[in-house]
Amino acid sequence: MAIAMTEQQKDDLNRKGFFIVEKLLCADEVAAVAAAMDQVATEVRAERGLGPGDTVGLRNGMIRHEKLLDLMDHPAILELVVDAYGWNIHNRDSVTLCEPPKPAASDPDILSLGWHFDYEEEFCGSTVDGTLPLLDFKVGWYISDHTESGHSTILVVPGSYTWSREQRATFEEWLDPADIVAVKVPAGSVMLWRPTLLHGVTPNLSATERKAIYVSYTPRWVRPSGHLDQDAELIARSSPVRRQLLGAMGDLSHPLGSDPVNNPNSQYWFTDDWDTVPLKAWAEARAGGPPYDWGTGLGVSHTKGPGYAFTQVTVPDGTAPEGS
Ligand SMILES: O=C(O)CCC(=O)C(=O)O
Repeated sequence: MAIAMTEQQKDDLNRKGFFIVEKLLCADEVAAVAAAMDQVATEVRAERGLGPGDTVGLRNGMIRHEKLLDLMDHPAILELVVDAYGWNIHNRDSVTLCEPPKPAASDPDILSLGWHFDYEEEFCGSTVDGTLPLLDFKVGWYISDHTESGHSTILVVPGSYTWSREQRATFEEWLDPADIVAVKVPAGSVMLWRPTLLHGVTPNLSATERKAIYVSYTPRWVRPSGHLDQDAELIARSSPVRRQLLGAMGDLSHPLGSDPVNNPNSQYWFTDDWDTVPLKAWAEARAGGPPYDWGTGLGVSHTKGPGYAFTQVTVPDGTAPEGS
């Protein structure tokens, strides 16, 4: 069973590549997250010698404030992330974005980041049957009101995560602008999405600062990108599930296993003990019993999981067993 994902959300994720939960945060929660973002942006502007009108985009920014870190394992979202992507995951990165309004004369059609598919270049062309693999799953938290006229918003092209190499290379010649969706959502809304969707971001031509946070999840065997190791003190004071998401073992054991010197065995690849991956028990308790239905996003390989053993132990001799 899925924990929380509805059939409609599953269908949207697999057909369009995204779904939106509007107003997941109430007004008080939005205000608290916005205040935390203001605090972090003020610190970063001071550290970088920036003015109040300069944009802040900070990788791994969520660890700077508990209210931002709380978004990473917000139960209502983590349930959906596990339904989409499984429990054998940790945080790859987060980006805290505070973008003040641009000068009124700015060109509304210039997308500063440009249209892109995340990590198309970084993974040097690794594909699955020509499409980009789901090596990352993203949650966008929209903290300012993205329905405001002229507000910066992300634009996505539904279904584009299934495009072939040729389609990805040529879309500028044939993409119908009517197929582009602007994610204009009220404050406190969330988008769960495949970052291999074609996307871009409009400039902020509204009267208010744009505030958004992206939190990315990736399989535990993929290295993070916004940090290498998180702060040991932060990990020590975190819950077991949060420790896992921060890249540590839930019980603080060694990531190379019980004998790191004589028998080093990355626990991110093959774990000796699934209790060190506490999101597994967390998810199972919430799903209310097997059969479990994690990894419902197409392209997620189902983990063979605890107890899996290879059953083919003889050299095939080319004769099929009776009845096969
Ligand atoms: O600012 C945004 O909404 C999207 C940023 C972006 O392009 C990305 O996360 O890859």
